[in-house]
Amino acid sequence: MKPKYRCSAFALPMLFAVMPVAAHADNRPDSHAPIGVMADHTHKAGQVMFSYRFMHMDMGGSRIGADSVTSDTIATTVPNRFSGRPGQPPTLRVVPLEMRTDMHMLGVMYAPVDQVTLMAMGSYVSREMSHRTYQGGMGSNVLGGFDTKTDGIGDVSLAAIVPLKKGHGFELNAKAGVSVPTGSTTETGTVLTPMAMQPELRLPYAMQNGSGTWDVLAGTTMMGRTGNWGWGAQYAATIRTGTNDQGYRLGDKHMATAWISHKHAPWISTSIRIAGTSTGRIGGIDPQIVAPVQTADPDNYGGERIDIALGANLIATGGSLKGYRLGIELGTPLYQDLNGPQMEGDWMFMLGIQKAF
Ligand SMILES: [Cu+2]
Repeated sequence: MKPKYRCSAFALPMLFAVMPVAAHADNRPDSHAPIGVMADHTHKAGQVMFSYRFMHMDMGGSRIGADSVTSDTIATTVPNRFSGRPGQPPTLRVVPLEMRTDMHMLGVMYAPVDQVTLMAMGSYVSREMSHRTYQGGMGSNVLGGFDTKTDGIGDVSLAAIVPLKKGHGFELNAKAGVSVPTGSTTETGTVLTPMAMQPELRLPYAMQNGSGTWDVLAGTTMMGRTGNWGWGAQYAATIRTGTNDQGYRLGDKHMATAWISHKHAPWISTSIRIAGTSTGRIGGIDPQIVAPVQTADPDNYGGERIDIALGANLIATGGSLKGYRLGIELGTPLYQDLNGPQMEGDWMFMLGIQKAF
């Protein structure tokens, strides 16, 4: 009898160590979408999840449609929509060269019942844009350069996700929510004009922290798993309502993405993801944003792009960090057709930590 006893004394703790991973799909690295996908999953009644995400995005150079365009070409050939007003040259004379965006996002999810998961997300955004200013009204003589910076809280999103079908490694859900205009739309900065003056002006739309409008958020996500393979797809829309206090509304945004993932070990899965995004032009205009620069023209916003992203999801399956998730994703555009001239995306990085209780 003794050997048998010894055996079960070993087997029992081993069973406990393995069971949670095998029995609860929540503890798989691939039971969450790649970290760049928001609001992908629901929770069981009573569960709370906290998340922190950091995103870095780099943009550089400009496009008109799908074609790259040089700074000199923009400064000598693209008409300035404000031409004719005092001090406004006939063509654009300030060209943005690079833009960096850093965003910190804090999120909480809570399921009061199995049928509804509530989520809230807030952000803090820093933006930095470098520019080249061409001298005077024409020609390609460069006067100098300048940087503008803004930072502050962004818009807050509140949403409910409803699981439509769930079980056996499959989930289909629908999301409905609202984006609350908590981010500023009146950020200013010091610029260098073609006439060598350095006034402080309201900065263009791309540098503002929020949309200024209440936006409707809608989406649906489908995720499934077969053995060590996982897949998923999401459609998400941001629909602007009304016009903000500054007299404009950002373009509506429609995003569709699909991914496949592979689980290499109980604690790690990797993924490849494609995302297509269509964004509308800005409607209306902020009368305080007037400058011979492409970003000051509401028509130079929106367009279509396709991005590819490689990612990894990790989950601690034991120790003091058990249940903590870490997700990283690195993305770059494959295709961009932009209402331009408009700055093009170069690459983006996202890192996120999630923990459910
Ligand atoms: Cu969650």
